Amino acid sequence: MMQPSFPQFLGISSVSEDSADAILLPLPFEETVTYGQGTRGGPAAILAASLKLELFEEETLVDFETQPQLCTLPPVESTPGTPPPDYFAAIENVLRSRRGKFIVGLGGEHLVTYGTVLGLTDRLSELTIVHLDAHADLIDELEGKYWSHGTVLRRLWEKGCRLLQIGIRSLSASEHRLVQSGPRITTFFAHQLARRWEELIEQLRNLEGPVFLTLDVDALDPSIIPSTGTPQPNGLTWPQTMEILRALACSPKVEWLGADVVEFVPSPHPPGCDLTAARLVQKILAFRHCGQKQGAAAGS
Ligand SMILES: [Mn+2]
Repeated sequence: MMQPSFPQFLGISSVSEDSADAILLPLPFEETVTYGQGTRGGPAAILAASLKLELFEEETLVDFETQPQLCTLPPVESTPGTPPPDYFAAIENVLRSRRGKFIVGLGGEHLVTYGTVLGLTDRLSELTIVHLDAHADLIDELEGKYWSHGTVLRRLWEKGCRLLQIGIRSLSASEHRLVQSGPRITTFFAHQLARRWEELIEQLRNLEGPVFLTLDVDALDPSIIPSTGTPQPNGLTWPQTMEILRALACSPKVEWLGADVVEFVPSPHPPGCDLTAARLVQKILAFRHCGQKQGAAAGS
């Protein structure tokens, strides 16, 4: 097969989409950032850094040399000034025909999640979005904008999705009121995580039905990933993040449709960050594969 001109995740020669266990979709979209810029370059940096990762993943014993088989699609491109709904339509156009495959979107600003979720499923009232983020992203309008990285989870919640938010530590009073009293929202604030950790893991294990994971890299502590548009202190540790991924992947009643990693801003300072972001994507794929094998073994 002729290899495409953009890098494939982990440098593995792409298999055909039909035989792929998971599909990666680069989403270099950045139109509504309010602080640090550069998320447009996130997907390319993650793909480039992934070429430096080991194919063997020591925590799950997954060896990407054999399985899961991956296919990295061409980026969904946009020109500056592209209206968000046009970009969502472009993402949906790519994903609708690929439903049933495990999809990992590589952002891009957080707004891309809207197009990815709508592309993946029509069952929005059954869907749980596991939302790892420093910010609640539940503002009705941010700086007068209906479509914004700060409103994206609000827009998805309005569509009927259930939200399980983890690591939140920056939100407005009105968002806080919504979190406290709104239906279909459960929020584990960063300052509560130590005290409520067992409860969180229990909730992840008890999830049912279709689930999408959206991982804003600013959910992690800025000591782990400083290169993001709007960093906030007191984020998730790496082991906490891995435990969340494992709990989700091994949750017996979950139909895990896909994930995305968003808001990564490539920066040469420090250079390790691109690798860290690529590692997050690899971990999602590894845990998901490992969880599927366990599920198959339990069911046999
Ligand atoms: Mn966000």
